Amino acid sequence: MTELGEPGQFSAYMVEEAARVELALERAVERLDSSLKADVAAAVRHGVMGGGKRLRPILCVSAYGACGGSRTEGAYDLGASLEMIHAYSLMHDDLPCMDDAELRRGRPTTHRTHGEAITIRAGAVLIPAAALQALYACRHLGCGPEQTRAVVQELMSAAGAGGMVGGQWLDLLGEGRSLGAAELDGLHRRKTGALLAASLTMGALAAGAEDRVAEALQSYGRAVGLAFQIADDILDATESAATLGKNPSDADLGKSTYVSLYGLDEAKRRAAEQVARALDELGRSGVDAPHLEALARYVVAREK
Ligand code: GRG
Repeated sequence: MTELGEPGQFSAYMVEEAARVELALERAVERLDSSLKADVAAAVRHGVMGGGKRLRPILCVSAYGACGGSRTEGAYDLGASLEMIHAYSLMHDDLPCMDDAELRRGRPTTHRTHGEAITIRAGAVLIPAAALQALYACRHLGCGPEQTRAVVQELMSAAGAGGMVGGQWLDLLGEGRSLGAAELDGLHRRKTGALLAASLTMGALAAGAEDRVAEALQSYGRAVGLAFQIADDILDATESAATLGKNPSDADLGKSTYVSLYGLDEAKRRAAEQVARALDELGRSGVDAPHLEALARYVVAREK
């Protein structure tokens, strides 16, 4: 594993970690393949193996490592369960009945290449598969029954009505309306923040961290989640579809964003404020985690 300290070392860390996540996802998709018809399996592959920053698994493994876990294959398998939920959410988010997107991660969206009906099935298959993936990873990491229950519950709660699905619902209801600060925060805490925060909590729980540490890392995750979303809105408003590899933009969809609410400068200030909050929480956790420190800075410095 690359240590931090020199310029470029964090980028090397991200590249190495993403490569190990990629291997874990390949293992997960291979396990699924045999139970799926070829057309659905191909759509799953398109959605899951289609690149992306792999931020959620990297956060999960980094938290696991920071809490004393060793970065074995099982740790990346656990991270892969989060990415499977994330992948399904993007496949469904891009559908004509939601954002009707044509481009994602620089490629045509899954329904554009595999059709709408197959994409709905492929996305749906990934939800229980992700829960089973987390169970499988916990077994390989030697987690006890109570730890395993807590990890899987964390993943499914973050993905559910009180988390990502609920946030997406609010997002769809908000199209074409100007949302206030409380509505926008509430929407994004669920839609994006819940899964990002769960990435940290799952890593901490699987490593057997004390409650106090797991709670501080979850608060770090919440602040990182909000910083990530504000940065996402800033990128959406300032970068082209070609650079971001996705369209349509939030403005095309009539969505309220942190930039439409506060303007660019104030949005940047708020993103930086959340990073500072995340670093405070990290300090409070008491774990020595240079990677998590660098990841908090990365979510707002990233270019896509
Ligand atoms: C039926 C209401 C209903 C919901 C189904 C579709 C869905 C569930 C949820 C969508 C949630 C969603 C689209 C969240 C977006 C989160 C987000 C900011 C994605 C971009 O994440 P990155 O930048 O993407 O990490 P990469 O490509 O790097 O993986």
